[in-house]
Amino acid sequence: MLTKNFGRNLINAFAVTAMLATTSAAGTGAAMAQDANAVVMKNFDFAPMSITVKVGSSVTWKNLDGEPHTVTSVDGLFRSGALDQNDTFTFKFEKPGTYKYLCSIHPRMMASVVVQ
Ligand SMILES: [Cu+2]
Repeated sequence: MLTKNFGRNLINAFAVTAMLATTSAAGTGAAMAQDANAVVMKNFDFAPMSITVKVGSSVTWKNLDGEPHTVTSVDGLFRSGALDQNDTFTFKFEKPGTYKYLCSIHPRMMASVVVQ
């Protein structure tokens, strides 16, 4: 009897652990999605053109175009250099504000990061 209950408790504990693991995996997924604040360069545009992130978050840009693009802060805070297709650039924003940037090769490509 004791063994049986123990076994059942063990199963319950396992179920709870599995549930917690699932929950925490989902939480991690959400956190990762938040960490992976992603902007793509596609068809000579940044998408999204404005992204809002929390202070301390990183934004990662990825160039999907066959042409090189850059991520160049208007105020000089960050500068990626030329990114070829599928290259990425990540920058961490430590202070709140609105950060405008462009592609220095195609200055028509303008976008911004809002940090709050
Ligand atoms: Cu460009």
